[in-house]
Amino acid sequence: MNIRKAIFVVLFVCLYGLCVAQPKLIDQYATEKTELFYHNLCKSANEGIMFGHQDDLSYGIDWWAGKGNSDVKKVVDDYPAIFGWDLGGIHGERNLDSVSYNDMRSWIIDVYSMGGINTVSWHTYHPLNVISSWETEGEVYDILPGGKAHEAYKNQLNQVASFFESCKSGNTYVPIIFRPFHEHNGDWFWWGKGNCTEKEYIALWRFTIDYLKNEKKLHHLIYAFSPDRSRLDLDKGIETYLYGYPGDDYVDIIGLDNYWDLGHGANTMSREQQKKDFKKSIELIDLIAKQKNKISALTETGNDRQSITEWYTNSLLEPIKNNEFSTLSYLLVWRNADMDHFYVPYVGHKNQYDFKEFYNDDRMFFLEDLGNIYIEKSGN
Ligand code: BMA
Repeated sequence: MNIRKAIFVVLFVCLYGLCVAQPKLIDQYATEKTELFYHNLCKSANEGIMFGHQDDLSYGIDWWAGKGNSDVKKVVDDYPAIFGWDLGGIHGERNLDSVSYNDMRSWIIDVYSMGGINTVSWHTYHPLNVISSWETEGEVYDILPGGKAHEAYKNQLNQVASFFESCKSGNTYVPIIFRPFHEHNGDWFWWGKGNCTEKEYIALWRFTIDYLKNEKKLHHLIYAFSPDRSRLDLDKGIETYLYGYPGDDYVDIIGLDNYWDLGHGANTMSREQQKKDFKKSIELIDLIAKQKNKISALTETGNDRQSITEWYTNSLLEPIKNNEFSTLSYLLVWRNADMDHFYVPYVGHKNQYDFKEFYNDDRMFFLEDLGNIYIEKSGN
């Protein structure tokens, strides 16, 4: 081969590598299953958007626990593709919404066996007051290395780590998307803007991830970062999103919690304007994810009590439906606590058929569409 041809071949290979480079997990020791899962997650983002529901198997309208129960299943005869859980109150036997950790663990393993995906958020209680994540008296600097409650925070992390460690199916650790310290650009949690500095928040995030990965040697976790849309200035774009961003080596999923543009009671914009803003917010996380060679997700959304008619097809799906080649991998609606607080329409609710139409849309993936995300698929 002559020298010019050799240079051409090398350049071609490098460029090709750059163009099709697969996103890489931040954990270089991630288990094989976790790598495979992430690979398939990235691939499926090009094909459609997975639907998720918080606490789907734990309770719903007029029922509590029970094997196989699900409000989503009742309406569309299929399960969500993504199942959300929360570790708030990890020191106790039940979480902040009364879900027992023993049940949660077995549901997480069931979800894995069904080929579904688990994502875990953490409404962390500050270790000095152990009241709730909304108790903003707790200081972040107290729990950082050198702080007076650092050991107490490590104890809490040990409990989180033991829970994750116990999420095993046979010998396989169940891959889990972990989403700690969410909505940090809002001021309602003790780790939020105004309650700690940006530097402290970043230090907290980094310490937490390093501790789970390097000290506790957990290698089946994928990390999602999720600011809240209501505190983003969409005209400033990337810059506002990156407030508190701990760095590309500390985040796998570029997430966003957006209730704001989907009919939030305090948003005074017209519904049409909100739909435009919603689209823009999704384009923003898509752009950031592309720049960083990661995937994006609408980590929380919803319309409480489903008060808006045709919310699923009109408010949620329509603005994001034609977003082809998007990195948006999933969206997750919040929990069905009771008749006064729910996000998935129950049987008999006015939006039940709208939810079914949403389910039938080609862009939306529920459990049956997934096949099994933990099994090798052909192609890139
Ligand atoms: C909030 C509400 C609360 C709940 C918390 C954690 O949005 O649903 O009732 O305790 O999330 O799930």
